[in-house]
Amino acid sequence: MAIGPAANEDHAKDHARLSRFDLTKRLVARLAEDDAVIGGIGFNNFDLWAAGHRPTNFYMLGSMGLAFPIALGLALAQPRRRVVAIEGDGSLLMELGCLATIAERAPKNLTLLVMDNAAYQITGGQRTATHHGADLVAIARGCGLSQSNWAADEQDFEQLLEDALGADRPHLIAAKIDDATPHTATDRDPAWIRDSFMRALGTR
Ligand SMILES: Cc1ncc(C[n+]2csc(CCOP(=O)(O)OP(=O)(O)O)c2C)c(N)n1
Repeated sequence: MAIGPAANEDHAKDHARLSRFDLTKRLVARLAEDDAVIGGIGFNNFDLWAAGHRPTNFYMLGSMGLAFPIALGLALAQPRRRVVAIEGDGSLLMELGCLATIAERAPKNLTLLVMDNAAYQITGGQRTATHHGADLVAIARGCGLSQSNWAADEQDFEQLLEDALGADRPHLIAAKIDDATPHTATDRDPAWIRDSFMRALGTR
């Protein structure tokens, strides 16, 4: 189904609105036990939790835009570990500079996923700039992340993911997603999230 308000049609046309939970499950199904996943604030970390908690998952609570910077730090600190970060469009828009930093440092082991629902959904669905035409893939490419692509559908997402997880440079995959709400919420215990993640990484 074609989507998007007029201003957004250039990059959104021909893109289905995908399910964040479905894409998250597809991601988790492809992961090795040691792969780390950083969920950003917003509904993406609820879906990451609902897809089945893994010790090497970290769930950002409270601060927007930190999934990619945290993932960059981990990817640089543990270069043999694959690191995936998931962020919402609203949060990424608040921290766009990290894309240029990631392009500059270019860790081989980092994959970035953007779940673009054109809204700050978790706080009530206020529209973000992507609703009005901001194209996060074009922005990422402009920052130097040449391997940045929109996933046109589920099969495209799977292919892009396979390419990204086997690549030797950071890839960004963005998907236009629907407005489904998660079925469950992440357990909101930041100290436990931090401690169990650090233990799984071997740093505590
Ligand atoms: C600096 C700051 N401003 C506002 C908030 C409140 N807030 C928390 S999550 C969120 C929206 C996140 O939007 P997005 O990343 O697109 O994820 P979605 O909710 O759509 O899944 C907002 C506005 C915050 N935590 N920090």
